[in-house]
Amino acid sequence: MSEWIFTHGDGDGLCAGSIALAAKPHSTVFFTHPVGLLEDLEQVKPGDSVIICDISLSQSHISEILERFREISKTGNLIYIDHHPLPASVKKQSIPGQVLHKTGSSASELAYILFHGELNPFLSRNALYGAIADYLDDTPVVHQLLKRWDKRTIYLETGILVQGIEGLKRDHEFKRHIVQNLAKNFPPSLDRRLLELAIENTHREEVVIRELKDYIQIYGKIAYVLNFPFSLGKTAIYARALAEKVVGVAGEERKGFIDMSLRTGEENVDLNNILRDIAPRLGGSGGGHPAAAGARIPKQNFQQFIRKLNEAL
Ligand SMILES: [Mn+2]
Repeated sequence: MSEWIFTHGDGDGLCAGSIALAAKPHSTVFFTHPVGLLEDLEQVKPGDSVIICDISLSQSHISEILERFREISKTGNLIYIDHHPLPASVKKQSIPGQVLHKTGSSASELAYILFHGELNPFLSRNALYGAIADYLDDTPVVHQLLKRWDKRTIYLETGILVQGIEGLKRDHEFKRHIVQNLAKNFPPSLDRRLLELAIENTHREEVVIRELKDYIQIYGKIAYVLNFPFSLGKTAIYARALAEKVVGVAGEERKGFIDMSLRTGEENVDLNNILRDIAPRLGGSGGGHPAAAGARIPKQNFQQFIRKLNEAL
């Protein structure tokens, strides 16, 4: 019987994974993402225990994923911890296994709520790092946990983690090492390599902030940037902010598609809802959180996508 932790490779995913690993120290940590989850779960054998953190349930594979969850929880144990909006057709109660799902809280906070009874109380800071990493630090639980720490140190450590893993994408070995250190209650700043990467990436970001202006294109309420060689999420944030628009979009061309990140600063805009509606109609897919989302659209439909997005705003 094996124990597995399937988690996301971003800051929240690493922290949620570290909390799960601290509670289940014999687990194998495996990084996945919504589209890869179904295939990655093939490694799970009957009787294995599985914890899944911070992986949104993808609309396109939803029935197979739920079927796989059912199989796993029949012979073993399945815990699903997530905070992405569920596909419209899925009710929380209909997901097999033990489910902790809540939008508005990070996966790290939810993992901490589930496991904190078995953990060193110091690991509450891992929940804070993850929450801040996902911009979900304005919750009652986070406010409560922050009182046990000096928030200035917590935000510095989160910055080191988030900036350090920027651009690491598929360096799963290093990310696994980070998760293990976090689970052992080592803060991010203790890891020299992570610290140096964080400084390097932050300097790079400073250069981008100064240069991005010349690459921004405007359509209505949208500021967009294509094929700018930097983090899509950050590029979307700065494009929106520098152009003072409602939504920032940063995209890169890959295999005939534009993969993009979208960000808004407006609380009454729900990018997840808008993208789930318009992306499939243009032959693509999209979704995420209300203020931070992603989409993949066939290249030839990109301009039409920008028009439809602007209409929806
Ligand atoms: Mn998350």
